[in-house]
Amino acid sequence: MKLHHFAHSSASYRVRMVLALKQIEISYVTVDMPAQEQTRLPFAALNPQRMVPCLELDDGRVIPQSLAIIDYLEGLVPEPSVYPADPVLRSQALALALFIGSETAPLQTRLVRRILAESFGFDEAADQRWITTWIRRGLEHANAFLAASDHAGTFTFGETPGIADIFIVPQLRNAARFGVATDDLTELNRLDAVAKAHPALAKAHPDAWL
Ligand SMILES: N[C@@H](CCC(=O)N[C@@H](CS)C(=O)NCC(=O)O)C(=O)O
Repeated sequence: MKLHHFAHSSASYRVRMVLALKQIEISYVTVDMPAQEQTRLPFAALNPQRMVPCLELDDGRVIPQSLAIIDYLEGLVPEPSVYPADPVLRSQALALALFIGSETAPLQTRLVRRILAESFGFDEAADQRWITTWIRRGLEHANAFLAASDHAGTFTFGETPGIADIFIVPQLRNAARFGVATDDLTELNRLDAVAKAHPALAKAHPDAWL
């Protein structure tokens, strides 16, 4: 198996975390996003959506979309599971992942920001306001949801990193990168501290892939 990814891509970071947690050894192929490699052949033929991450199986079939790739990896190597055993907690953890994966991260892609700059006249200041607005909003919602739910454990829904953590951690890194204040988001700050100390999560961190 090969993971087509990019170090700074938060969706790639999610998949790298799951590979590290499940100790799955595969090959990694860097897609140079600043050079727009994702928009050109051969990558564009592999994933018509022109986005990383994309998992290429040994038989040539491909799985795009981080959540779909994680779901495949969960089936392949069920332990440690990224899902809580309790059905309600499992769905809540997934909902939290979607707060980030569906409502927050998509607004920050290079593609969206490029279109805002080229077609809507966004300059650097507007770009910064745009990105910080959406990061802050997504993290605030995640923090409030966690504060109100009866989750427990070192990580959001247990003693080991799970699907919610896997989506939140890269978004916290983006917050730091783009100067978004998160001091008041106590649930998330607690998670950030334990995530930084976790060896498998550290192995997947963008800095380890530059
Ligand atoms: N929903 C997708 C999002 C993937 C995504 O947004 N990938 C970004 C990098 S983090 C990308 O490839 N963007 C292409 C571009 O901006 O041109 C997933 O979870 O895999």
